[in-house]
Amino acid sequence: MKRAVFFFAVSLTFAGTAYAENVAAAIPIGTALAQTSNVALLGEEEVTGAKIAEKYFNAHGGVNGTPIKLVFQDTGGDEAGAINAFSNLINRDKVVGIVGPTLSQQAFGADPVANRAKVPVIGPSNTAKGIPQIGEYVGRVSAPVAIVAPYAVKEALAENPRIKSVAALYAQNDAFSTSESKTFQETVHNRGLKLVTVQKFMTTDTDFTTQVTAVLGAKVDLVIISGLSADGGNLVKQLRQLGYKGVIIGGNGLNTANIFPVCGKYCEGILVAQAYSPGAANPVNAALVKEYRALYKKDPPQFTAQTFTAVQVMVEALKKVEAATRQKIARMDLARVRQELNKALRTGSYLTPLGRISLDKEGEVHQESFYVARIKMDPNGKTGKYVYVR
Ligand code: 1QQ
Repeated sequence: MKRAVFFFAVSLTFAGTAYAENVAAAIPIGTALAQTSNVALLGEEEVTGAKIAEKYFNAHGGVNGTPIKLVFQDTGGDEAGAINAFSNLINRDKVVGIVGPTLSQQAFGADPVANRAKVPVIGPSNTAKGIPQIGEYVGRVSAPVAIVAPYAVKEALAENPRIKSVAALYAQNDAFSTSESKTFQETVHNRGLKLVTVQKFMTTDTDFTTQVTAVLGAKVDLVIISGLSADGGNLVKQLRQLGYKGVIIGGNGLNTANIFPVCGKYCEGILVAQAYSPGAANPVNAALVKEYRALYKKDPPQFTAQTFTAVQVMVEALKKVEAATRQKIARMDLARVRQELNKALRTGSYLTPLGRISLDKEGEVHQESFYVARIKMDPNGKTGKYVYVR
């Protein structure tokens, strides 16, 4: 009996010391992003942003001299994968906070898990309505669809004042797509345009004949698509192949060069609103652009910049925790670190690649500038880029 107690006490102390030593060596921040499945078309750019941020902030002293260590967990493309990734990060990897997941659809499943465990979450790309309201430990750096999406409509109308009739299409099995389409449809209405048809599809669909036939029959001047990358890209391609000649607005799910192999030359001209511009003039954005260009010979995309930003706010908030408590993170109890981190995330502002941003008490992001880009494909019809038009 005595011996058992003794061993128990020793192993507890040992575990405690090992944990503190681990954290003293590097503070673990979890990233739960889609590294596999079709959603990796979006998640891949996020992983890149996280890795660049880890390197950058560690080169700049980490958290008051202690480096951070990102612990990557692949969520795949669905809610179950995200829940699993979150649970591993929280219970096994003992992270102080989580950057992720990729989709709003996944966030509605996984964020409550973190919220119950009192682990702060920063969504890098969750743009659906209602994300910060999931719970007090949930925030985001990705501006919501209600703010971003209308910029694309505004630009389309500025360029084509004769647009009168519109078709809206959305993936009905995806929370972001449904939420974004609602904003688009309201914007169309508010602008005095006629919404002639609303068509639904699934993110798993590959054949869009039914929807395209309805759009062509409706004779619209503008098509607005809210879906993810593979479905959205295929929908664009089939619209063009079957003869649609009008303007196309793509939502946030089409905001990646990973759709170029899907729609090829038919990606040409798609307008997409942006919560990031590589041209944003501040030192941290300049550093991101420089590093990204060195790696990929082009400018960083929005999802890369947003995920870099999510890691940045975690790092800056961890510094604030040490300042406020006058203790090193490694000396503090993990539950306390998570709680203090959540508070710190919601105070002050951050100068980031997205410009100056802040998170309010509810965890909602406030950002100053938004943009619109148009896809310009190269003559080979395979490669291309997003050209900023506004
Ligand atoms: C969301 C989105 C996705 C398109 C981002 C990857 O905005 O799910 O909220």
